[in-house]
Amino acid sequence: MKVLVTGVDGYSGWPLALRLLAEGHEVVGLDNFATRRRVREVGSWSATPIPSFPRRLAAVQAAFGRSLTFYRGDLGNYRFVDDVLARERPDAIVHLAEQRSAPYSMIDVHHAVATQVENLTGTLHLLYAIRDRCPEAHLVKMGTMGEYGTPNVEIPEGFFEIEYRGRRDTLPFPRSAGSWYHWSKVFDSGDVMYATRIWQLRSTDVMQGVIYGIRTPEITQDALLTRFDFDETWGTALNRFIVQAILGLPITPYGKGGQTRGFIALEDSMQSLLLALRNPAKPGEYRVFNQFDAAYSVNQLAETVAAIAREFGLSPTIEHPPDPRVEAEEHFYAPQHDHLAALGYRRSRELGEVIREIFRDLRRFRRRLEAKRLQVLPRTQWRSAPPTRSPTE
Ligand code: USQ
Repeated sequence: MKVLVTGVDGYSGWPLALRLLAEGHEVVGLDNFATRRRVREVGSWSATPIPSFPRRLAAVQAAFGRSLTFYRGDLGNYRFVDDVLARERPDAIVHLAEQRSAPYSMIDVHHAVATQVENLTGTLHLLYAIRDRCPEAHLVKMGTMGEYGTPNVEIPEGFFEIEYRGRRDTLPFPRSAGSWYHWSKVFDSGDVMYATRIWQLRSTDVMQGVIYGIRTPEITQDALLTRFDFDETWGTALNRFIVQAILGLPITPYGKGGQTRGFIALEDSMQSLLLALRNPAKPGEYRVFNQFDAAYSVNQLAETVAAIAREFGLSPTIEHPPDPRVEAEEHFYAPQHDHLAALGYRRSRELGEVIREIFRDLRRFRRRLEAKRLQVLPRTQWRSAPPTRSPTE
């Protein structure tokens, strides 16, 4: 299968490309390196050193005896998108090339607008180019569990049956996102669903939970490592908690700490994406996969990280700063996640073992963590904003 991975330089795009190559697929990658620039914009870096892209490609060639075809460019440029799809005509496209940080989107008006304009424009450009250049291609679009928010009822996989004033229908489950970033994914979902219907495309919208971990079996040397972000803007809560424990900073579940999310290990996220690719949607089919293994509250994450940190001889503390976000700090959370299991998905990694693996890996990069210690503290506020500044292009 020939697979185009947009956002191939990113946290999950890179290990996905390696997995696809390992399984014998032809891989085409595309990236504009926005994540590298934007992590620099907030004064941080990945804990794992990330080589330049040419060096990454050379490492792939050395490890696999072949490499991927790479295009540097921006999904905001329609001619570029159209050219790549016309030339490559992939069998499938995994679309990961979006601004992925909720705090980044909340910095100010410019970051909110950049997030929504880029994410929506890139997806629309891809949809049109698929229609015109490779309408048979299967689009696997990275969405987020955060599209649903935290309603006080069970969350189905995309659609639900509803009876209202005596009539019944199957409709998209209402979305209630918690940042401009998460709303961009909601709007994307609507666009992918609509394009699939009018042009008979094939699409899978992945409602991805929080991914954790740095390792997949293909990452056999440092030159093949993927990113590990830990600063306030780009690091997820779990990454930040581990780094806080290592640096002797308090672990920071915000507010009451009952915020509960779905989680999946990087390795299992790769397994899920491969399953979706091997079992494509039919022409005209828009399907939704809720992609996570287990739900944990941030308090549970903090306690798990603290217990494992003690195994490593550290003395972690837990503090509860006021929540900088506007979100429920205690809530019901019960999303369904059966579609991938029906295709044969089985969880392969447990949270604790992956956290231990991360602690072991990060010991080697401790100096890189120390150098960005100040970037770990929360700054972005959902309610009030500092003066505005331009986002990095
Ligand atoms: N949180 C803390 N303490 C911290 C940092 C975060 O309690 O130091 C809390 C947040 O307030 C939130 C929860 O942890 O309630 C999750 O935040 P996060 O930063 O780990 O993740 P989030 O902003 O939801 O975004 C991440 C990825 C995003 C993906 C999403 C999946 O950055 O790309 O779409 O997870 S999901 O959470 O299911 O929406």
